[in-house]
Amino acid sequence: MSKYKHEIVNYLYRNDEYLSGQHIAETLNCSRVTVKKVIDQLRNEGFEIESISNKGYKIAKIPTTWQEDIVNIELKDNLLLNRAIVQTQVDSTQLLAKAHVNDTDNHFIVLSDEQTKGRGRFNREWSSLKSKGLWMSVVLRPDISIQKMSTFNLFISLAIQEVIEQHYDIQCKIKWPNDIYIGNKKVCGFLTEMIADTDGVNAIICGIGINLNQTQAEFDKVNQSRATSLNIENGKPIEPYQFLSVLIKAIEQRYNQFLNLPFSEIKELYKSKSMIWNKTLTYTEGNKQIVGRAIDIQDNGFLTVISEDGDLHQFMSADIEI
Ligand code: BTX
Repeated sequence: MSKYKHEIVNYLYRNDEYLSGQHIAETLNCSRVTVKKVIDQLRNEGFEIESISNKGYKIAKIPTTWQEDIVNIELKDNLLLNRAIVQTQVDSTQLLAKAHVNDTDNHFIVLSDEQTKGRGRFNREWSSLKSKGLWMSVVLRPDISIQKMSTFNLFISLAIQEVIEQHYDIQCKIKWPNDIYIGNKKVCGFLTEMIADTDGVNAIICGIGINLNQTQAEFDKVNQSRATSLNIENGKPIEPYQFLSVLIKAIEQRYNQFLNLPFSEIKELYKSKSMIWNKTLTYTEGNKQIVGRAIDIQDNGFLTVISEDGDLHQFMSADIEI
């Protein structure tokens, strides 16, 4: 691979106008032959690059697979998450993130086009078709107590919910504690794991799966009637880099709030974006299972549910059957 590939991709991606081979070669101090070779290589990798004689080259379309160079450009201005591990296929981004957690003290993300063993809570399967969704793990390094973690998911779910609603104009709701639904179909699930000791939290590893471009027929039989994608909902293909860019900004903003504000400050907003009110549902946590109605969220993130016999129950992260 040419050592100039990284620079040429960067230069073309940052410019909306046509750039001549001569100009690129002079700017990057390489030959025109090198520029041409890299352009050919990029085309082989799925980039659509227009070329017009006397004008030059311009990227018309980037591949739907993650390109490390472009991911890095999108993350460059983010103060929180500006490092990425990018793979074409992994078993699970969560596993890869955990394997790299001790490599650095910094925050980073892991992205993959495809997961062969994507997992949800309780080791349930998370369907992660190639280039159809955002399969990502976010590694964060807060200096906080373990107790404070009980509200982390609430802040992160708001970040995801508002990106879908505000940037894609799709009404969606949070299903406490870790899903986003459009109507009665799941579009996103996330799970939060942490590495902690008696001194507090060393790392948060938050795995986020968001269905971007599946058609309904592409979901497994079991998820056919219960899952949806943003593309299905708004009828337009979702550009993954743009989605990543706005999501990372929203996560940065809500993560800073999580560190600095009590949950009570955003509680009413969270409740208004939540879908579980006024419904009798089955709540399961460990060995405990009750049928009841959620009536409130405590300042520590616990959900208060009133069971059919009138008793009050507190849940930290129950599984809820919709
Ligand atoms: P969850 O346990 O709440 O949801 C898992 C359930 O969701 C499955 O049992 C299935 O019914 C349904 N499901 C599976 N795949 C999909 C899908 N693509 N869309 C909608 N519904 C689905 C939620 O767990 C947490 C999922 C986190 C996934 C991310 S992806 C990046 C990271 N890596 C990894 O292995 N997991 C996380």
